[in-house]
Amino acid sequence: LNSASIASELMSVDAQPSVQPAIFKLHILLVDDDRAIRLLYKALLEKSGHSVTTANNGREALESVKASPPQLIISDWMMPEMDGIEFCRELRKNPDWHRIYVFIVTAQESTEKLIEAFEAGANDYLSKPINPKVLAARLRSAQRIVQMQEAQEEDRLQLRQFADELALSNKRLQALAVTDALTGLPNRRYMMERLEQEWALATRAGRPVCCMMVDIDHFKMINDTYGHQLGDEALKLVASSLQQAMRKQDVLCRVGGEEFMVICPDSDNKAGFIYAERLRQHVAFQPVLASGKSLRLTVSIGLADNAGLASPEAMMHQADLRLYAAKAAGRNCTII
Ligand code: GH3
Ligand code: MG
Ligand code: MG
Ligand code: MG
Repeated sequence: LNSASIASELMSVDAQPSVQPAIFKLHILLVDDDRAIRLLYKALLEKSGHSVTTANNGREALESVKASPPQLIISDWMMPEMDGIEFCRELRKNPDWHRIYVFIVTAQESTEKLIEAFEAGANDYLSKPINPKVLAARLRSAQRIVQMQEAQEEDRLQLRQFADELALSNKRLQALAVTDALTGLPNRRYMMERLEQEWALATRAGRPVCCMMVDIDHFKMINDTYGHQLGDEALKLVASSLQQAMRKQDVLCRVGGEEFMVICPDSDNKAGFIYAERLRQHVAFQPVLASGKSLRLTVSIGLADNAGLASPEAMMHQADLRLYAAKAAGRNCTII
């Protein structure tokens, strides 16, 4: 290609109305060390509606890909600094660029040369000088592949996003399943599981474990006097009051209407009693402020440890019996 023939090619490019406008515009990187060729093919490709970036050689092309990866590359073979084959090899080293469609432009069509180009990672080749019609036809074929790959990639991304959302909502559901909606405390289901676990740990290690049943006194009266809504509010406040007084190692759960359980690993009745009394007094001495009303609420506590018992259920049952005993003894007290 001399400059005269390039000029006439350019003019004919301008004269021809683009027969088949590109439906799917490509971002193309055009790599050639010959400025005239770059100009010519840039004009041709832009006329078909593609956007074109150019580079002088393989090294410049790599920089250009780094800055803004194209969908398709048309690269000359013979170039100073880094030739088309080396450029191709470098490009394919980055997995992010595996899907870029690469044409190698070559004057040498020996079988070995073509095989070398494909092995370096080229998708197709164009013979020099490039025939504009052949280029257009090959581009359409490349477009179909690029378009398909991009649609696939989008599907994959959507699927991935969907899976992530599913995992997240699954996690939320699992958390919800063991959380009490009103107080945000772990619920009865969680308590049963946790009690089994702590029992097993304690048994294996030959350590004590105790549990407390905590029940608000005369709570029905709060509902009857102020209504259920204020009752709910008061219940939440008692829950957070209990939580404030909790030790780190212990677990507070809401197990029923106005009933809570505290699991205390590594504590027997003696240690548990001191702690239960602290909890009871914390609630009794701190008035609950619900809807502007200052309420004095108290709790009764039944306490049992694992000494001499066969199962966590037996321990819970014993704590329950002692809670009733605490109610019978006048409430606002702890029974072991
Ligand atoms: P005591 O335990 O001292 O024997 O008397 P109590 O009045 O607390 O006991 P009882 O078991 O007779 O009644 C518990 C009441 O707690 C019944 C119900 O009105 C109330 N309650 C239970 N769960 C909730 C709740 O989620 N919200 C509200 N507002 N009230 C609740
Ligand atoms: Mg060259
Ligand atoms: Mg009660
Ligand atoms: Mg009750």
